[in-house]
This record gives sequence, C-alpha cells and structure tokens, in this order.
Amino acid sequence: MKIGQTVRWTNYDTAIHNVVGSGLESDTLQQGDTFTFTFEEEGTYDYICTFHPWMEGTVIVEA
Ligand SMILES: [Cu+2]
Repeated sequence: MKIGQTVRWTNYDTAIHNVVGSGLESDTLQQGDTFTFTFEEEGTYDYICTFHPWMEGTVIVEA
C-alpha cells in the first residue's frame, strides 16, 4: 500500500473477530461490522485477532 491509503476490514463470519497490533485496535467486530484504518506512516504492520491468535495478517505501507 501507499501512505495515506485506507484498509477496511469486514467481518463476514458469524463468529466475532477483531484487528489488534502495530497500533491497530478495532472494537469487537460482529458479523457485518467493519473497521477502517488509514496508514499515514511507512512500515510493516502485523496484526492478529485476539480471539483467535492464529488469525494474523500483515499490511506493508510504502512511500
Ligand atoms: Cu477471530
């Protein structure tokens, strides 16, 4: 991604999930809920779902 771009996470699952780590901290996402975050700094952002810590992701932001 480029600096200034936004990611939107949407929970399509019936289970609850969230997005936590590297400065990201969503509320608990019920089915149909979304979480958006605009990345203003270069870097590698690793995150997990704290309810299911094996669910992990990475966003890489470049200038
Ligand atoms: Cu989860």
